[in-house]
Amino acid sequence: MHLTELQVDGLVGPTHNYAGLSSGNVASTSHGGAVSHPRAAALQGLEKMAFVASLGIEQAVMPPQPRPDLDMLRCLGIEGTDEQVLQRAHATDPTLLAQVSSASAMWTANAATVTPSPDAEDHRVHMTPANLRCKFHRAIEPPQTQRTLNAIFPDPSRFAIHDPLPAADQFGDEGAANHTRLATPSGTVHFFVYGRTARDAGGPAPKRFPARQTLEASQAVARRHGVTSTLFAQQHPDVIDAGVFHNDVISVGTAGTLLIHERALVNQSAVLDALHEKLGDGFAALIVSNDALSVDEAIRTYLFNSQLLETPRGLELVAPKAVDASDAAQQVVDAWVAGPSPIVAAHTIDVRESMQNGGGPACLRLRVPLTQDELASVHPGVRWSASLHATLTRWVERWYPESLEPAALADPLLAVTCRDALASLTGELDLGAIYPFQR
Ligand code: SUG
Repeated sequence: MHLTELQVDGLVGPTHNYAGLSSGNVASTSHGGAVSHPRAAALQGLEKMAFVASLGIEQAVMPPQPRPDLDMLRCLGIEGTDEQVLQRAHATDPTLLAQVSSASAMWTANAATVTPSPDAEDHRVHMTPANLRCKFHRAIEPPQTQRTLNAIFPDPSRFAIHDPLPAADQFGDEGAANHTRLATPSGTVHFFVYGRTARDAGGPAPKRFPARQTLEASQAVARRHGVTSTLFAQQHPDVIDAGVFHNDVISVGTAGTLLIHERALVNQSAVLDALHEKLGDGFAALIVSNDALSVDEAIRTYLFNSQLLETPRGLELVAPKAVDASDAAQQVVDAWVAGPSPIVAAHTIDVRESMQNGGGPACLRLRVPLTQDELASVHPGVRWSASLHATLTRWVERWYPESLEPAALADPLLAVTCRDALASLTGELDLGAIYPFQR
């Protein structure tokens, strides 16, 4: 059955800032404390959506989450009026204030794991919002993610939006960033990559940085979605320790093509053989050697965090602009486009504000493969059009601060502005009352 892949991009929120919250994510820690530019960040995201749509791809937008999350501060015992809560949090625990202010829900590759209907036993589209339990600023995302997904995919006869997995160490889940659906005329495989096995304390595991995804989480997601064809593979602990905190920093795949660094996985050649076995000759792994592009340069350029899109012309790569500044990465891309691979074109795009927190083009989107009927049932207000682009550009220009210093997160006016901005956005997108403050 032919599926159309909808790209659901996270709209960068007005509190986008650099707080250095994600140890193991080199860009996040190295930019901690820097001044951010929320307006530019959101506009860069909108330009990416417009560009991807111009390639003939179905595009949609996912609204930001309410931040700063004052309810969470109150839940943690910081009380008073909104203004007092912000001031007290800032005075006693500025990191906590940054955590409840993060715009991290923009990286929708971590919003959920998606199974398209033909691959699920009950022939519905299944989605499990990721629990993101590894980092507190991200662990507060799933309840709103679930509400938002329900509003975007409102028909329960077609879409099963599950609860997140239990937020326990055993079930650390980071969503689609560690999952790739590969499909050829011979078969389909849901390829899940995990960082560690929670129950096997003696197995390979990183020493420096956390392995965010567990095998147990990936297996539970596959099981509850009724996925019929799976392959589970372990990310190499050395690359996690080098800063590959999600598999989508070192590999990307679409249809029968997998772009992957040679050091991405434990027992990589056996894993690739198993994929070949299941997918037949329509499958090709384009393996990038460490000589051609070191792991460090892959992380610096985020080459593998490109979007690999099936356009009417063939596969097209939408890579981050940082690739233009690296001879090695450029040579890899040139070889893909010039060689016998199905990749027919490569483009670079400027998402610098997001990149400085470790989020490239592929982090900013959730892929949702749909039948035509399912696509027609998606909430129309979030589907891309030139007029939605104009509306959202105006909306960002009206509400977003031009720049944001870490201390500005305590500004009560910012909190009020963010809330008013989101209330106005739900009107523009015709989404109804999706936020707790609207209920
Ligand atoms: O979870 N960065 C995000 C980046 C997520 C990228 N997503 C994928 N690779 N799919 C993270 O580490 C940084 C926030 C800060 O430091 O202010 C942050 O959360």
